[in-house]
Amino acid sequence: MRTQVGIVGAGPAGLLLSHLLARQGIESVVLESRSRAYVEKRVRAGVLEHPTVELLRGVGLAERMDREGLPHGGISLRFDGGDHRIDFADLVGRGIVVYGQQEVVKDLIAARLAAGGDLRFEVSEVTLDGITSDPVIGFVDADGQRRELHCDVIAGCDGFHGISRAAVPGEVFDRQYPFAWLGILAEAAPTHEELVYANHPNGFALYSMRSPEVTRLYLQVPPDTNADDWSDARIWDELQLRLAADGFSINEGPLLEKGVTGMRSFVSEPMRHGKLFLAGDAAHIVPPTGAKGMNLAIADVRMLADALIGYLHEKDESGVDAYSDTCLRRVWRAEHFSWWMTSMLHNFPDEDAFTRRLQLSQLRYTVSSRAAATSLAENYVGLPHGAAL
Ligand code: FAS
Ligand code: PHB
Repeated sequence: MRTQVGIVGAGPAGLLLSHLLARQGIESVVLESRSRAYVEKRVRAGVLEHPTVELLRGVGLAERMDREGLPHGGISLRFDGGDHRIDFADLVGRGIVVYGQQEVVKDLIAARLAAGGDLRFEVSEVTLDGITSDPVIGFVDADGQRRELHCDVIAGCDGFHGISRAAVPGEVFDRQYPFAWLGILAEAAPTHEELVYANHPNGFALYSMRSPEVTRLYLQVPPDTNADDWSDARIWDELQLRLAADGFSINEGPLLEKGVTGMRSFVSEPMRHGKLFLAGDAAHIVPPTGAKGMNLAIADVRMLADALIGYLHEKDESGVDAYSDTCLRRVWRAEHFSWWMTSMLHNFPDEDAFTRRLQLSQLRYTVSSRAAATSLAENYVGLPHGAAL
């Protein structure tokens, strides 16, 4: 087999890259270890930042998002028994759209298949060779047939647990947090139209949603938590307690999904080795407090698509040579913002009184200073793709 770009992974990064390349007449093959049904039902991110929304609209992927997505003009921070709204529209003149990652993935798969894209699910034994000379991806396809995909370049979009990152020699930065998130998806109508981030003495809680019928909620729990140890009643009681505010209550309902997500800040540098380019979670992970994970993956592949188009069409190497350094500036901005939001909103088990007072001072300043609130707002809604960071 031969193609121009071999893409490992059919998450948001791999699928969007394939779509962006196809729009410029560049062929790709996407290899995915899981089934189509699995990747389309995997519940993960929920917030599309403004540059992501604008990009999806610009490349013909926003029809269902614009119909079913929920535009939001702000969020609330809840602490000290009070509720403090951060008004994105007033502070930075733009907002976000709440639209589940699995919906973005469904839209991407549908678009690629409608365009005749080559997506191969349930592949196994993927290997990468010749990445500094003549790249070849070895794999066993869903029918058990061993195959070799010869490529001009390879995009490693296979997430944190993929194989691509190991093929890029470099430096790793890894910080793990002393807590995790227990997340639920509930068949319960949202009672509030915007997201609420709560810093409560018992721990962090997040109120989000997916549709007028489905609520998405998270609780800070110890890092080794087993979701089965939390009964539905215990989850609801703790959510009602941590998110409590005047005139605010949460509708309860049957759980559609329950799971624990670890929290870490991780970056692998560089994001390129020879003709192998990493994008998305294959290269970096952020704690989900800043809602950056999927958005950062999308920003990476926008940059990578532009670089590969120049390289494969005109043999212009300036884009591919600048790819890693340019992406990493945005990655570290998102790493800092996500670490800052996480540090400000969670209870740290070994937190002393001094640190707790610093945390409360940071929260109070963020909601009382227009300058501080604007800084949160511009990072949360997303700094423009291509901004000098
Ligand atoms: P992905 O991990 O989405 O996709 C990689 C794909 O590669 C997967 O489909 C995988 O099956 C495939 N793959 C792996 N190894 C392979 C191999 N050897 N061969 C072929 N295919 C292979 N972000 C937020 O912003 N908010 C959240 O609330 C949030 N919650 C999350 C919860 C969980 C449990 C996880 C794991 C992540 C969460 N994230 C969240 C982050 C998430 O949204 C990622 O940032 C996003 O999926 C990144 O997209 P990709 O880089 O495409 O990686
Ligand atoms: C979600 O809706 O899943 C969500 C929203 C905001 C976050 C993380 C997750 O910071």
